[in-house]
Amino acid sequence: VHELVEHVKRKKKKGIYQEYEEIRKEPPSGTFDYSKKLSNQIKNRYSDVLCLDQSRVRLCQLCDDDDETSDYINASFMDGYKRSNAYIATQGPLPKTFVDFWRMVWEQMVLIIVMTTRVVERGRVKCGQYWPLEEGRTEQHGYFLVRNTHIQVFQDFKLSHLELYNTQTGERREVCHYLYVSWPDFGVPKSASAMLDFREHVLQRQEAAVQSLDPSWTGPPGGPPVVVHCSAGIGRTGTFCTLDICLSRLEDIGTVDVRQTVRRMRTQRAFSIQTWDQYYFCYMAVIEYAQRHGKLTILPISKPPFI
Ligand code: PTR
Ligand code: PTR
Repeated sequence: VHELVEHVKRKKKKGIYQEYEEIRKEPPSGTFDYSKKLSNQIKNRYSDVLCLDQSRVRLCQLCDDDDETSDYINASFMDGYKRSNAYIATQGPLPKTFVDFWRMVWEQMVLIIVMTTRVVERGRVKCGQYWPLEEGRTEQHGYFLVRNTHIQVFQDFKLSHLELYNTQTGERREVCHYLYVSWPDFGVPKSASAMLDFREHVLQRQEAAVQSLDPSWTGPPGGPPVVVHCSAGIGRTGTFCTLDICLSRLEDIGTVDVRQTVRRMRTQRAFSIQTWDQYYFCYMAVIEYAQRHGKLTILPISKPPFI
């Protein structure tokens, strides 16, 4: 098995590189009109990372508000494996958009937030501190009170149990906040195993949370979308979601199609997966997963499009 993997790494690296370059050359499949509106520009963390109109998450229009741009947040719905809108991919919230972010979480009934960046990396701010960092602390964002009730620390990530209190309706909800801390500032993790463990944890948590969903939930059986964000919401976010989709498919039917997964994702969140090594990492992580679960034999590795 080891030999096989080495073979794949050596021989196919170039092919995977070319495959990624081709994907990158494809023009975005839609317009970015809402992201570009003058009054929305300040809500984008990066002026070159905009969200497609067709898949953007719209905030509910506030009733006392007739500003038509007030429904904008730099966030996109993305499909998962056999699940539409399994994720919301978004940028790291800006102080100006903290309230919008929490509104989105509330309105979409989000149970899990996955954060794959740290707040500051190499001295640069990558994301605002939009949730209370310490146990027992409560912060107010618009008409929401966000309380950090309990923190669990794991080797590669931190799980904060948050309570969201809507002061307008008097309702309370629990939201799990995962902070993945082991992604290196540049590039990709050396080994995928920490990432695989992390995904497993998130998956189980989402399943458990869906089990205990309010009976008023009328959405899809997979539950509300999982919010995934990094700094821009395209590089690491795209990598995490691609991996999740590929592994779900592998578990289900025993095949993987990284290329199509990323192409499709890009029609919903433009520019998903930012660097070729993030793309390559998806392949390597799938192999690591397959080895771990003894599933390598069912991968059609000799045939394109898988490697
Ligand atoms: N966009 C940066 C530049 O143009 O200098 C380069 C860059 C790209 C920096 C990705 C960081 C990046 O990833 P992350 O925020 O995930 O570390
Ligand atoms: N203009 C930014 C830059 O290149 O620095 C855009 C950018 C930033 C793109 C971060 C990707 C980034 O990485 P991630 O999506 O993983 O946060």
